[in-house]
Amino acid sequence: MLAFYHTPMSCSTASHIALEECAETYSRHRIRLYKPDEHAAYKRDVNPLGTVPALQTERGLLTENLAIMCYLADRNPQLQLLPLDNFERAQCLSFLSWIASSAQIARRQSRAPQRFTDDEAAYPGLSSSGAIKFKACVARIEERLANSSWIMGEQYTVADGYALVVYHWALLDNLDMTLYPHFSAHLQRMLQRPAVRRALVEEKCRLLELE
Ligand SMILES: N[C@@H](CCC(=O)N[C@@H](CS)C(=O)NCC(=O)O)C(=O)O
Repeated sequence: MLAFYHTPMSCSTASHIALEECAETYSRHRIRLYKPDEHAAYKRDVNPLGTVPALQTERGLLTENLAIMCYLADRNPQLQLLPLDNFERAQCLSFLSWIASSAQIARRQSRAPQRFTDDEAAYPGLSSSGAIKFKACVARIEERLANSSWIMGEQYTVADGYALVVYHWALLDNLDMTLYPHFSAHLQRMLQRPAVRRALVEEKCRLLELE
């Protein structure tokens, strides 16, 4: 059976949504990253990288949202959580990779500049340039959703769960989400999906209050 390691309302929510969409049987393990002892035990016993999400499979441990979501989509091909068409699949992977390597890193730079430099004097500048970059990522998702229901057009994919994580981060950063009506409408569509609701209810996520 699959074992899922996650932290509520972190980036691992994207993989949590994918797991619920697949209706896989799995055990869920909540890791409180902010508790040093718990984090150390997780690193020692499960994932030496210390990051969430992680998925223990029959064949070993998988880390990284992108890999976990693609693995789950491929295990359940009938759900078409990734496009079948070669080019569209590559486009979807491109979006997933961009969230992991650009949006998430920009936000980290804005929230935790100390992870990018030892020079305390540089923290404010790094933080504000991270915030500007993150806001540009939110705007890019808004633009992408202007003419379609889902990130990949009319097909719901694992990319939509990852976009929801970005929406949540934007709210936590107090961005005015009325400026992003298409992204906000996407959230409402997400909240209509039973699998998304199950994941968010389990994580006690405040996005549910926005319905
Ligand atoms: N690129 C990784 C990022 C994983 C990651 O950094 N997760 C954060 C939570 S959102 C984490 O585990 N932070 C704790 C740490 O870096 O030690 C992915 O997409 O899964």
